[in-house]
Formats: sequence, C-alpha cells, structure tokens
Amino acid sequence: MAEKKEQSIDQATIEMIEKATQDGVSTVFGRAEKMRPCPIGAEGSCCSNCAMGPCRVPLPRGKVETAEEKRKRVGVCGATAETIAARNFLRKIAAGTASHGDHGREVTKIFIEAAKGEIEGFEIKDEQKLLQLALELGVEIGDRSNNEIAVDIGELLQEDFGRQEGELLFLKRAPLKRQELWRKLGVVPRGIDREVAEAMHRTHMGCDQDYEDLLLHGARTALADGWGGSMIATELQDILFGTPSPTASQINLGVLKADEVNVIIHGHEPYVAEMLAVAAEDPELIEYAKSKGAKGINLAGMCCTANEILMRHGIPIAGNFLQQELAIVTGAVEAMVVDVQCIMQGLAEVAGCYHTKLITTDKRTKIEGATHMEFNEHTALASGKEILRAAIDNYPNRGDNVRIPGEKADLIAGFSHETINYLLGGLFRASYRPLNDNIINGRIRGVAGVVGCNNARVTHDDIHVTLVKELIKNDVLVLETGCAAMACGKAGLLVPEAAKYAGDGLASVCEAVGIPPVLHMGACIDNSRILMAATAMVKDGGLGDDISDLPVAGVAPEWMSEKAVAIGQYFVSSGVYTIFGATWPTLGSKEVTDYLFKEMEDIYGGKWDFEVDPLKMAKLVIDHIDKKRKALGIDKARERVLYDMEMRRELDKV
Ligand code: BF8
Repeated sequence: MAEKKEQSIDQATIEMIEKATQDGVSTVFGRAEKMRPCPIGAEGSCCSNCAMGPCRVPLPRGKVETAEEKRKRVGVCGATAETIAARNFLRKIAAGTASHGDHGREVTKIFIEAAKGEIEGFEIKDEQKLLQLALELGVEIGDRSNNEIAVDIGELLQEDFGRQEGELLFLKRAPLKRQELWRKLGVVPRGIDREVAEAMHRTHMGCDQDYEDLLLHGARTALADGWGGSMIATELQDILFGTPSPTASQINLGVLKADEVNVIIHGHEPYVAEMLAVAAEDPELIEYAKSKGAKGINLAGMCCTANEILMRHGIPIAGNFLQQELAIVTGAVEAMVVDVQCIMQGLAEVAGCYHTKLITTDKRTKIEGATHMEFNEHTALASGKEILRAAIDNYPNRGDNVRIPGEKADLIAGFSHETINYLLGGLFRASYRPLNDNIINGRIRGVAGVVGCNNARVTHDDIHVTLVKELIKNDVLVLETGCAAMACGKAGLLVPEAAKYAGDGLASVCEAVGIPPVLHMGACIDNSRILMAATAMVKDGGLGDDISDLPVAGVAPEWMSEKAVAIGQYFVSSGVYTIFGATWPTLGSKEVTDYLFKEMEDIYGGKWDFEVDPLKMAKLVIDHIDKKRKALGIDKARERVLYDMEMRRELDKV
C-alpha cells in the first residue's frame, strides 16, 4: 500500500474537506483514516466463498516460511493461498466485466427501442458510424432506413451477451496475430454473460483449484469486457448520442454557480444525463427556475457520466470520484442525480446534512435515504423534466452555509478514436499514419493509456498528475479516460497550452496538430477506444504486427474499482504492459503474483506490474517503451532526433 502524504493536491478538495470538518460532516477522507484496510483481504488471502470460513491464509510477516509451513497454510477445505488469491482476482474481473456488460446490455436495449421509435427524444445521431458498423457486421444497407439498419445491428450485438458458443463479434477487430493467439490459448470469449457466470462457478467452493486455469479464465472473462460489453456500449452510445469530437469546457467544484439551480448528474450510463441535458434547456423549466429566485439551471457532471455528457454536450465536470461528497458540502447543490456504479453510500448521510436532494434513477441502484425517481426511457424527456422540477423546487431551501471553491480549469475533451484518426490524417486521408510516423521518427517516444479511479488510500489526484507530467516530459503521448482524465483536467493538462510541460518532440507534434499532450478519450467504458487506437496503430504499419509490439503501456495509478481490474486484465490479455498503483490484490501468493507479473508476458506479450511511486511508474513505462522501440529497430531514430534538438539549443545560445 502506498504511503499517503496528504489528502489531496487539489485546492478545491482541500477547502471542502476543511468545510466538511467545520460542518461536522463525515466524508470518505475521514473514514479512510479511521478504517485501515484489512491486511489479509488486501493481499487476497481471505476466502469467504463458503460457510466453513472465512479462512485467512496470510503470508507470514517478518520471517521466511519453510516449505512445510507453506504446505500447511491452507483453508478449512485445503484451498491453498494460490487458489484463494487467484479466485479472489477472478471474482474481481467477473464483477468488473459484469458491470460494464450490464451497462452495455442496457445501452443495447435502449438503442433497439430508440430505433424502433419507442423512445421519445432519442434518435440516431451518427449516421456515418451506423453505416460503417453495418458494413463491418454484414448488415444489409440497401435503401433501408437508418432505424431499420440500427434495429438489425442492435439485435446482432445483443446476441453477444447470451451467446453460448462461438466468438464475440468485435474480436475480429483485433490484429490477426492477436486473434490467432487467443484462439490458440483458448481464451476467446463466447458470450459476455457466459464468461461471467462461468467465473462465478469456477470460483465456487470445490471447483477450479488450479491458479493458472483460474487466471486463464480471468483473461477470457476480461476480453469479454474490453472487446465485448465495453466496446458494444461505446459503439452504440456513439451512434445514438453522437461520436465525441473535441469540446471545450471546464472542470472542478468552481463550476457550481451561486445563483443558479445546481444539479449534479453522477454515475455511468449516459441516457438519463442526455435527457437532463435536453430538459435543462427547456424555456419553461428555465422560467420555472427563475420563478423560484434562481437565474437558471446549471447542470454539472461527476464521475463517468460526467465524461459522457462533457464529451457530447460540453457540460462541465464538478469533480472526480473522491469529490462526490464534497460537491454536496459546498451547500450549493439542489440535487445530485445518480444512476449506477461508483456512487458512495455516504452520499445519503452528507446530503442529509445540507438541503441537497439525492435522487436515484435506476432500478438497479437504490439508496436508503435517497428519493427514488425511476427513469422511464419510454417517457425520457418527461422523466428528465420531472427530475429537474424537483431540483428547482429545492432551490428555496438552500441555506446560508454555502461556499463554492473558486477553482475551475479549462479543458478539451472528446478525442474519440475516430477524431484522433481525423485530426492526425485529415478528412480525406484519415489515418494513424502521422502518429506512427512520429513514433518511428522519435518525436513521440510512445503512447501510455493512463486510466482509472481515485483511491482514498493515496493522495487524491497526486499520482495521476505527477505520473502524467513525467510521461509527457519524456515525449510519451498520454491517452486518458475516467477519473484519471479528470485529475489531469483539473491540473490544466487537457489543453493545447499544456504542451509546455511536454518534451520538445511531443510538443512539436502537439503544436503542429493543435492537440493537448494528454487526450481525454471518455469514460471508463471507453477504454475500448484505446484498444481500437492501438489496433489502428498496428494496422497502419511500421510498428510490428501485434499490439504487444507497440511502444505503449497502460497505467491505473489510483485504482480502487473491480472494473479497473477487468480493464487491466483485458489490456494485459491484449498484449499491453499494465501497471497498477495504490495496492495489489494477490500479494498473498508469490506464485500467483509471479504468474501475473512475469509469466503472462511469455503467454500474452503483455503483463501486470505494481508500483506506488509515480516517478518510478513513469520510469517503468518509459523503459518498457524503449525496450519495444529497440525491438522494432527504431531506437536509433529517437536518439538522432534528441541529438539534433540538443544541437539546436546549443546553436540558439550562440
Ligand atoms: O468507471 S474511474 S472511480 S467513476 S471505476 Fe469509478 Fe474508477 Fe472513476 Fe467511472 Ni471508472
């Protein structure tokens, strides 16, 4: 576990933690100090999968274990530390895959219903992407309407969830060599739900007891997330709500407004937020807000729903995961509207200390103390208006105990895979060629995907920002999603001017193309966009013939969610070297940890790693990128470019 120096590097967060303390309100920051993590659970050495336990099989501390002691370190059923650590790890992957899969399933259902004209207010926004997907999936276009085509696409992809045999449809997008490897290893996912169900079965008491076999199914399950549930959600959301393109907005608690009805939309699935965005512009509702003494309605996002509506509507972000309670602590939030995932139960208690209405909208997430206003997609706009009306009605209840921090930063978001393609190559020759060329000539050293959560066990945002600054300084282009992107947004790294933090090579490319050195690619579900970007780099040529050949790496520096483990595993199984910070959940078994950190590289070409120090993380990424550059024979090109830069600087001095 990382050493925590302070609670946050973000001034708005620090100010609101102080206000919470003054107001006598409990937040995640205080609770994390009171509740230390269980050391046995943290290392994956606790098994509660049957009622003879929970059994604890921790590594002995402060002494070297003999072989005999290790043999006896087992649970009541005889399960070894290896089996227990691998089972726990697989269950995390299954939970993460289930979360993204269930998101994807709901999106698919709504996509089909919208195409059938059964949902008021939703219609196909990206025709080009719809038609491209139809061609890819072999759906007839002819003179059929967009809606007819969309119904077929939706129903085809819907089969991926329940398929019993065969292969997920999007697996064919991966580089051919990768597909062959997956088939050879037998890790090709058949159906998304099937792999999750099998993971739960395999980890039941007395089932799969071979840690390598459990982790093989971990790879299969995670691939069903990255190339299945997550990718389906991203693709269909883009077609239905619009494929993101660069959008300017702002981030941090300073986006809340003192004289408007503040409504925060928090969670992960975009359709409630989409409808609130439409409803918030309704002149009648704006008039209604004015009738209550407010100047208007101010919608702001939190967590991944925030990323979704930021990218498509430019709606500002109030904060990332660890700021959710603090938004309410401002005293200026009339309603926090939540859907699914990453919603702290502590919100209800905090909301109870102020006037904020906590509104749950999804049948799968109900919270004691919150008001449940279930979002009905068949009357979506009416549902959206009803929720906003409740928030407006609450405006007169706002008390005097209001303090909105001044901090807010500009950012540009919405670099979808398609946008990067277009920005780099131009409309008529859209391609990743310029990116590949700049990697080959050494201006860009490589690419890192920095993703994932905040974790109250480490200094909020610090690991993200320190790591990313170090990477771009060393000419590594950074792709971001989730709360990681928000951390860097608050630190001013998501604007073209941030090129000043970048090395000369990366800065020159950013200036030429007009992009920031850190690209916001969306919500966590959109990590599938990073898979597509990596695949596009392979297909464009010059950087090997598989994702594992690319000078790229993935990092989740402040992870906390099971979804992050599923994401990490699909990156690794797709050939990406992936580092996690904060804590590592299999340290109770050396064999399992060695398998993940070493042996997986021989099997998948990608492997896991763990490092808590952001500068050491950056070094691991850079060393890995340099190793891949050397293997590709492009390490010399980079040296030459750097040498020329030095020479030029020297010349400038003359
Ligand atoms: O899916 S990064 S804390 S908000 S889990 Fe959650 Fe982690 Fe944030 Fe989004 Ni992703």
